[in-house]
Amino acid sequence: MDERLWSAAAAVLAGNDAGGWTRAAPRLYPHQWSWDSAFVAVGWAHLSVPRALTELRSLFAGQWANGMVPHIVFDPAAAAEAYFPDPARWGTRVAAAAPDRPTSGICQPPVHALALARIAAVADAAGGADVERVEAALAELYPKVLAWHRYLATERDPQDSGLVSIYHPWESGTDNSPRFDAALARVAVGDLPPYRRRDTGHVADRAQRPSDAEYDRYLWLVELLRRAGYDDGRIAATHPFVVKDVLFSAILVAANDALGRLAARIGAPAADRALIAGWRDRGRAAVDARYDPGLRLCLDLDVRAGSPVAVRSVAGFAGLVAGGDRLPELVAELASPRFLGDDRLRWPVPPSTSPADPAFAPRTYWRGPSWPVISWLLWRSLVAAGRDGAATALRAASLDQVGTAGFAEYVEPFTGEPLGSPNQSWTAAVTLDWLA
Ligand code: 9YW
Repeated sequence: MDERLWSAAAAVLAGNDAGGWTRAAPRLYPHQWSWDSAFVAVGWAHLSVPRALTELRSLFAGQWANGMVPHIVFDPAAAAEAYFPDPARWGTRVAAAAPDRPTSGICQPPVHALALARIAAVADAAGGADVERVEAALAELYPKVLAWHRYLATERDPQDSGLVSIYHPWESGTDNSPRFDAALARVAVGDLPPYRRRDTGHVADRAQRPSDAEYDRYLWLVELLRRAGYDDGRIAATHPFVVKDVLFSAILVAANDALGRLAARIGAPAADRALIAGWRDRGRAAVDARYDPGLRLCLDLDVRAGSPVAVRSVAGFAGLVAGGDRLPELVAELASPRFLGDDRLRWPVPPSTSPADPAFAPRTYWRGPSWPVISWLLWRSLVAAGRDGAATALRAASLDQVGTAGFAEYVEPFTGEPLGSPNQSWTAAVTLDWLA
């Protein structure tokens, strides 16, 4: 165990701890982000199981009445100019389902059940009072997570396809991935109220962030969602950006698998357990069906265009995350020169977009840099699939990367230069889980 790396990672979480919830990053992201907080809870589990459970409790305190877990739960004490779009811009008061506290009006991938299962495993291994704390937390959180998954399986999948619809690239968690270029390009920006970006003030080079043209479209989509009252029925019918996101859908499959095991543990009704298993199996088959034998990856479906999104990105490994029948092909593709086998890589960790994709840009956010949190997701999926050799190698390379680049938000895949925010919470959290 690398004690130095462990203490440094623990110090990042402690430094970003706002008391019951964790800032995603010290300055760039001074609020609680949904999927960040799930990864962060996994990290906290190794330092304090109660603190890990509190992280999830505080996030779910912002859950909407329709089950949606918003992608940001705002810190009311933070200065209004700390982050944009701010609560006023989201204007979630127009939504019947929104809670009193300020949140955004969209969601992010449902990593939360995976986090709960990981916290429970850590507590079980330690034994003692933490096990009782987990039992108590499950009694409280299980119904909330179930409502969250139900929202995704119904409101976000009116077609019963097993695939989740997203209405904004931000919902994917991989904001400016080239996966969304074509769908976003078709969005015609209307009478967008003026705004000032805040994110670009925190990085040395604006080119590392999404472009202004992309940002206008992001804000216009927010405007349309607000004008639709954040009503899923209206949005599904009218919104110009609707994508069946394979990675989001695959994470839901893995999360349903975890939730099913938690449901069994707490003796949840058989009907719940059958429902969760049904969502899992339907989702897994649907993700498998998105496999493209030409690219050897799973592809998103652009619903408005009615066509698959032929981009080589990490999202293509959705079938690995969901644990379906395409595992052998996807594990082979991951090792190929288009991903980990590209010998220009500083470390064999997955670049967010393949260097073989025409849109690859090694310094630009989700268009090329590697994101340790994504490496963790694929590592965990390899472990779950029993691919121990590949999993061990990915963990070792990832630890090498964080040991050198630090807890950066994202990393230039060829040079290893840390980019984006330093001391990013989820990077520190997954490091703790790798080291534990
Ligand atoms: C933003 C907080 C978030 C992550 C997203 C990532 C980025 C920018 O940072 O989003 O302003 O929300 O793309 O996945 O949750 O770390």
